Amino acid sequence: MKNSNFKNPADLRIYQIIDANLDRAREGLRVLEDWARFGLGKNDYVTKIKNYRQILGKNHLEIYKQTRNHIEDQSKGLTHLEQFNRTTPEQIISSNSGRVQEALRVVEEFSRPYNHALSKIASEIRYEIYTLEIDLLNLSKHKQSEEILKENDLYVITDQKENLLEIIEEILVAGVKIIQHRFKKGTDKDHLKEAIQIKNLCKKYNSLFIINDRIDIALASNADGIHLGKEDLDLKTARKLLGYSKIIGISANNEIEISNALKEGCDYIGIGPVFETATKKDKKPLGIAKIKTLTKDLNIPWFAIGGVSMNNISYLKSNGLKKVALISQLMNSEDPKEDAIMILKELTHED
Ligand code: TZP
Ligand code: MG
Repeated sequence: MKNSNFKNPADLRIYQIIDANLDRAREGLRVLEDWARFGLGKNDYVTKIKNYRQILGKNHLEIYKQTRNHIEDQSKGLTHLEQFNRTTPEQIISSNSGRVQEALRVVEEFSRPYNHALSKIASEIRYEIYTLEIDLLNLSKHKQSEEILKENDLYVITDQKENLLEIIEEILVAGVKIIQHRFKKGTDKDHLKEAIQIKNLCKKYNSLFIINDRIDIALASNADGIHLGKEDLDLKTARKLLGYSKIIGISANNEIEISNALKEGCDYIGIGPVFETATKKDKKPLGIAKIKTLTKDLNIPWFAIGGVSMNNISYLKSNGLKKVALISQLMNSEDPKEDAIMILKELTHED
């Protein structure tokens, strides 16, 4: 295409800007689409992003493409050091969402006098990408937590102890990847303070941090999730308050509770007591046979709880109860690190 084809020589430069930025936006969208597809397995998001790409593709007119390389681009191939610091999927999502947003803003501004329809489309899709970015980040965070729950068989719940932080650090050093903060007596201020301290420890060891009962404390401490029992807020309300990035676990002890929890999108289930336990004296044990029946079709992670100890883990395992949650065995241990190592070994060891 020649400069002379344009009423105004500036048009050529502007078409080149539109061309480069439509390319940028489409490339960035493809990165997000592939993460939604292969990273998250979220077909609804794949369809949505593909649709944006197709709309932009249709509006990427030949006249814009023909300006490509017409004017030498002095900045071609320039990279920025920041590009090499993108290592996690979250960083890739953020930087590519930003790239799409910026590119669409440029298209919107420069196409306005030439192609009003394109300018409007660019503006509309740009707004959609702000929400899409947050959704993809939340879904990625959720997926990461789901994987920790799936891959780890030991779930440790805290008790109120003078030296709780030391106990927790030892357990984390031993390799425990799921910790629930259970705080039944004390002020909200102390509850939150301790939650934040444990959250920081869990973060240091890449472990999942879950709050028992209290959605407000989970939000304020930026926990990875919440565990709810029968007396707590229901799952639907919890999901509304917490959003999609957080894990929600439920204590469910019969068919109806399990099926309701599944319907409402619960991420894991705690089921028990398996055995009698001093920690919940008032609760009648369900026993192994009942738990086996209740869980036979469960396809989300579930943890057997109540009276689980070093002495019965291999028995539980041989009966198909392969994931366990426990309090007193580690909270009252003389050597929490050594005991956690032994329990982890017992749980992971192939029979
Ligand atoms: N839910 C059912 S049993 C139980 C809870 C919270 C207590 C488990 O404690 P322990 O000390 O591991 O038996
Ligand atoms: Mg509770």
